[in-house]
Formats: sequence, C-alpha cells, structure tokens
Amino acid sequence: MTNINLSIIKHKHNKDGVFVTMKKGFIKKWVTGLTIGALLLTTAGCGGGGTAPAANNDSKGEAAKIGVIAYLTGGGAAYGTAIKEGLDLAKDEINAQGKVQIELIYTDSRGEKTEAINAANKLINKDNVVGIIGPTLSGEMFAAGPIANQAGVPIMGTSTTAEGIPALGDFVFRNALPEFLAVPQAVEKAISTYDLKKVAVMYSNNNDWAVSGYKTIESTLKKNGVEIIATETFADKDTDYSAQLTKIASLKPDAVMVSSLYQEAALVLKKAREIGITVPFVGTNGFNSPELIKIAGPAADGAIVASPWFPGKADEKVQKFIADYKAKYNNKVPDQFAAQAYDALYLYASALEQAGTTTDRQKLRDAIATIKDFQGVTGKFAFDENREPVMNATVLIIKDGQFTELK
Ligand code: 1QQ
Repeated sequence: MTNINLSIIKHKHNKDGVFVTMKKGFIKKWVTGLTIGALLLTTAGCGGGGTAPAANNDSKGEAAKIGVIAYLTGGGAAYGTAIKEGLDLAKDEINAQGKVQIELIYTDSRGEKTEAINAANKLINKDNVVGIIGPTLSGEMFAAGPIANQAGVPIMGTSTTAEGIPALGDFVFRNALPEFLAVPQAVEKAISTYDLKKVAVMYSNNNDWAVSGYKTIESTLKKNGVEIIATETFADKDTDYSAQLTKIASLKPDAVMVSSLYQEAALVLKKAREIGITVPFVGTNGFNSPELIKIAGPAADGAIVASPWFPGKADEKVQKFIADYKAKYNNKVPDQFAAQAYDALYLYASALEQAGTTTDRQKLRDAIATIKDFQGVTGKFAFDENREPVMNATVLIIKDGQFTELK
C-alpha cells in the first residue's frame, strides 16, 4: 500500500470568466497496489512456436510519433528553444529506458496563429502523429487546439497559461501553470511584502494570453482592495514605451504589473528604470524566461513572477534534470519552459505505456486524462476533472540577475 497526498485546488469563475476564488484542500488517499496490464496471451494459433506479440500493444514496437508545434524563430524564440531542448532530453532518456519509443516531429509556428493551424493540419494529416505537444502561445492554442480536438488528436500545451485552454475540448490539455493559479500568488505576495496600496498595470492588448493575464491581475488587485491608478496598453513587438511609462511615473505607483512576453517586458523594464521608476514590477508567465534578464540586464532586478519551476529546489529529481541538461546543452541551466516540456513528454510516455499503444489517439487521450499522481521536475502533478493542471507554484524575484525565491 502506498500513502499519497493529493492537493486539490478548486476554482470558480465570475460572470466575466475570470478566476475569483481558490480553495485548497488536503486529502490523503490510500491506494492499493495496482495490477497493471495482465498479459493477454492468446493460445490459438501459437502452435507454430513463433515469438509472442508484444503484450497489450498494437504497434509492433514502432516509435510513437509526437508532433511538436513551437515558437522556434522570431521574437519569442527563447521560449521555443527551451521547449525543444527539454523535449529532446526527455526523448533521449525515455527511448534509452526502452518502455516506449518516441519520435518527435518539429514544426516552427513562429508565434503566429496561422502557422500554428498549418502545423497542426500537417502533423495530423500528413505525419499521422498520435499526439501533439504545443503550441507555445495560448493564442496559437486557441487557433490550433480546436483543429486537433476535432480530429480526435490529443494536444498538450506546455506553456499555455491563459484562461480557457482545456475548455477548447476533451482532447486539449496543458501542463503549464494557469495564470489563474500563478498570478494571484505573485500579486498577493507582492502586496504583502511591499504593502502595496496603488499600482499601475500594463499589458499587450493584441496577445490573447497577455490579456487573460491582465484580467487576472485586475481581479486579484480588486479582491485585495488595491487601487489601480493607471492601465496602459501596447502591442506585441512594440519597442517604444516612453509615453505609457512617463504617465505612470507621474502617478507614483507603489508597483507596476505587466502582462507581456519577455521581449516587450524587458524593454518596459529598461525604459522604466531609465526614467526613474524604481518600484517593484510583477509579471505574468512571459517573465519566466531568463531571456528577460539577458535583454533588460540590471533593470530586471526586483521583478516578481510565480512559477512551478525553481532550479534551487533541493529535490533529487530536479537536480538530476539540471545536471543532465547542463551536460547536454553546454552548461546551460534549464528554465521553466524547458522543465515543463520535459515533464510533458514524460506525461505522454507514461500515458502511451499505460494505453499500450503508439498509434491509437483515443486510447492515448483517455490515458492522459486519468493521470493523477505524476511526479515531474516541476513537482507533483495531476489533471483535475476539467483537465486543468493541479500543481504548486513558487513566487520568484529577480535579484542580481538571478531568479530567487521571494520568501
Ligand atoms: C501563453 C504564455 C506565454 C508566456 C508562453 C511563452 O504563457 O501564451 O500562454
């Protein structure tokens, strides 16, 4: 008998579809030993003394083809590059372990919805993949997810954190920490640490995920009685933020909260520090790339973000992953995007193994949906009844160019 703890997180949505409350329960569940996959050996026709077929496996030892849609080139390429590195490392390990074989077929969606749609169609109809990992951006998932769902192909975002992703359909999953879980933790931690009373908010208004993150920031601030003294918008790929930041500087907020990808966030931070805004910044998932620090330099210091990934964790599995990743990638430390992609491929591998197939999309989907007590490098993981991830976050602050835990 195994004693496992499951952390159940419940969420509700208000009339605007915005997450408003979260309740954490802690239950203990006794799990009896499972008898996994009784061997189905047919005696009929075995008289010839041939080798028995692989038990409970319809694929005769072929590799499972998993398609990947990632933001590999363009302004957000650091996200997709990290995702690819995490996936490649996991694939090597899984194939060496030998329980299932995986082939990854990559497509580059460049952060564009139309490219993500084209990639999904190619992977589903031409490459005949059993499942898809990606796309990188929630906006791309809103475009490509329904296509995979319609075709009955499981699709799992590893970095898609906007509200409403699994609601796209039964075949749509994510193992990314949704903003409705991450943002309240980061924002509330900042409120209590810095005694915030009035803040300014900025977000990219042509990016579905950034808008969703902004809405969660806004509802969290309202819930905590913090006044929003300015709300400024911009667009992905903008390079000049002086108008918005000059206005914000004149209002003297206690903090600035920004929902955008790393490129835009880094330029916002640089400009803000340049014109004398020294207050803390709180970000959404876009802040989780070390590329933010690379571009912004010392201006990134003091930025706060929640993440399920923290390389400083003493956990043995985490430290082994970091060591193996550094060995494979020239001493590079894995970021959150690499870690979530790494976990996602292990989720697929364990579901493929459990389903006993490398080709049956429906069986694979059903096996993924039942994952309850997965232990990844981003911590304990389960899907809830809405296929939303159940996982924990750490609130991080950038100090001296490093993500450190904000305690
Ligand atoms: C989303 C995100 C981005 C930050 C992924 C790179 O969280 O689009 O959902």
